[in-house]
Amino acid sequence: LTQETFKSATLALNETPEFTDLTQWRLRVDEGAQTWHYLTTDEEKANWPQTNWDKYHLGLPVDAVKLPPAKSPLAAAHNGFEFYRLLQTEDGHWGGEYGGPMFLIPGLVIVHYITGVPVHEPTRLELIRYLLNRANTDDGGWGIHIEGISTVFGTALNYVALRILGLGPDHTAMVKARTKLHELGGATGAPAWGKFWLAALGVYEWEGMNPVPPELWALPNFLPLNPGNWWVHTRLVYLPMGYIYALRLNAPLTEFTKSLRDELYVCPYEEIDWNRQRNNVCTADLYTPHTKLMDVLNEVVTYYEYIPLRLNWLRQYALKVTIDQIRMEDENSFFLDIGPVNKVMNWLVVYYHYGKDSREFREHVKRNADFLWMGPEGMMMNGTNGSQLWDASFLAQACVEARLAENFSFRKNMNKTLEFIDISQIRHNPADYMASYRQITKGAWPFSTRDQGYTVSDCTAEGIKATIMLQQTPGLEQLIDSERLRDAVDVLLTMQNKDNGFASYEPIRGPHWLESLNPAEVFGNIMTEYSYPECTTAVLIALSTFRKTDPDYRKEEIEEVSRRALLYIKDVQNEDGSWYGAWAICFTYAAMFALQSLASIGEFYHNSNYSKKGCDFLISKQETDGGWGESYKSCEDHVYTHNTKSQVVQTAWAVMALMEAKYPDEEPIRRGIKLIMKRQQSNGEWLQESIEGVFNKNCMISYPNYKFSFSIWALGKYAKIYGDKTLVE
Ligand code: LAN
Repeated sequence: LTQETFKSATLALNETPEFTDLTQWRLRVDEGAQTWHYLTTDEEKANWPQTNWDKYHLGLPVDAVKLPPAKSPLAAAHNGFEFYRLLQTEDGHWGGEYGGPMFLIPGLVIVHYITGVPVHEPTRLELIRYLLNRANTDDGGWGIHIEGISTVFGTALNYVALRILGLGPDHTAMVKARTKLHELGGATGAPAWGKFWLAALGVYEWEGMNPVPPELWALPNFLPLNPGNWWVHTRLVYLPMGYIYALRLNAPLTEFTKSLRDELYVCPYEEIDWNRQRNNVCTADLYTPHTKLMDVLNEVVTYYEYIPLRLNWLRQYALKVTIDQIRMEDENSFFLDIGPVNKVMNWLVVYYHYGKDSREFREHVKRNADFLWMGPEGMMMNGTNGSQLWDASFLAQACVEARLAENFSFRKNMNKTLEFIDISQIRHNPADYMASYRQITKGAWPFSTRDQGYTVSDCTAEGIKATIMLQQTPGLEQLIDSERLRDAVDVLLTMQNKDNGFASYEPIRGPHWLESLNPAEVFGNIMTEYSYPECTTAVLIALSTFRKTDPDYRKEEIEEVSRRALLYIKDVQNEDGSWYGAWAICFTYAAMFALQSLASIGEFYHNSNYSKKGCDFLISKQETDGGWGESYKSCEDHVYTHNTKSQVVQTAWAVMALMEAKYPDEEPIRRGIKLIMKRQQSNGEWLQESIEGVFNKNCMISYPNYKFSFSIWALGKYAKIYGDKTLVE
């Protein structure tokens, strides 16, 4: 019945609907939480006028003025912030889309369909707009991320999403996408996460999916196969997935899903040999093929799944543990959960387990809005509930370095930024944090908001750095006392790995051989934590910044942790002098961090072979126009790959790296800085270029605020080292 009442799936529009009026959208912010609202009456609109940040994010003209042309780096930084401050929200942060991945909207829309919760009408229209705009122009399919080639994962799931949202099978975009999907072999070739969503919707059979046994959660903690030892994102996705899989829950068959069964495959649904599809993954999708070990385990567990002898009491117990873990995850994050994938899966579990009238269900529905972001191309789903703290702390440091923070005319903006950093610090450990396998959080900073509440090593580090730099700026408020900075340092000191580096959310728990059981096919390095040069550097610099303000606190430990962190940085330098960056593209990003690490102990170009090799690598990649431009292909292939055009953001990273390393020749640095200045618009802004970020090697993600924070930072650093001279006539 629920499915029958789901209106949009029965609309079957074969023409593109009329979209919403962009001037009616407003962004509401509340201690970092971002939600978009559509106003309909004139009265509402009059009471809540569109702000500059609304307009900017919607692609509407903002009330920015033409600024006097900047001739020197500090003048350019000033102009940049003169524009960028128009976008600072009233709670002190900078919003921004955090899109890129193309596998998020389908999960959300499928759960809307299964649970029968209609998608808010303006959102429905704008989701359609976004997906249509993001289809690849050549073949009408979708990739795993916005710049990627069409895959079954992207194409099958987004096709389904658009159909649920109301597009008919004869809409030209649907015909084109379906043709592409069939060319790729149809939806049977979807990777595991795609198979999961299709099966949950009832348009794919559970026998066609490799098992996701919830029993793993019942294993003793010391066994690597207990998900508590995995990377936190991975375990929290397999948690709800295990529940749905174990109970083989799928939506009842309707006319609509019957039709999807006809549309998605290249042969009649009834004729598909499901068991043979378990390991069928289209080559366009495949990034990490199964190992032999994974295949063998899948066979064994599949056999177990379908024998009558299966231990029912164990399954029941495992499901109880699963529900308990889901409850803790939901409650500890105010139903935001760690990320968008487990967020909507938990919502689905809550639907089946507690029902639609439960508080849990309602809370989940409410917090969906935090992941949706409205832009000129329509409504997207963000990779987290935003990048609030992360962006604010970079911007703060950039403004201090570029001497904007001390500028009286920006004082209000800077105090607001500090206030935001202040309220974003997590002040308590999660309830039951031991039972829910959580890292301590008291004193940590998260990536997005305090409510989401996950410690991230480098976010905590950037939080410390930004706080200290702002609070040392004359005239700014003092909001965060030394006790709270000590708490943050305490968190960091629990996080160093045996290989001396720092990972993302937790120290490495399970052994790296777990990677040979990576079931996801489309991502690399997802099973355990790993150390990263980026996270390690951020922690190292945060600790050294902290020591200058509070020299005696845990002095010996900090010294030892720092000494070891540097060993890690040196250890992971490649033969050619580069470092692989895991969280943004790619070697350029990592070089900025690694060279900063070396500089922090006085290792520079002239006295350190590590530093020299790192610089020489960067210099060898400079483009003829003076900039740097690296393609996301670097992340996939582990080989430096040039972009088609140099990029402002990567140019900023590269020149910052060279300046940190005291590269002896100013010329290449000056050319980079000039490129950043030349790309600046007359109102002070920089325009969006290629996608900046990455995760799990194969999925790209947008960091639109980087073009402001890192440009301003690089300009400021240049002026500090070489003087604020006239570079552009
Ligand atoms: C992020 C975003 C921020 C990023 C940095 C802080 C930049 C990094 O230095 C540490 C790792 C972290 C926190 C990170 C981890 C993985 C995330 C959460 C993401 C890249 C954003 C989206 C991604 C998440 C896993 C997406 C959902 C997909 C799954 C595979 C579950």
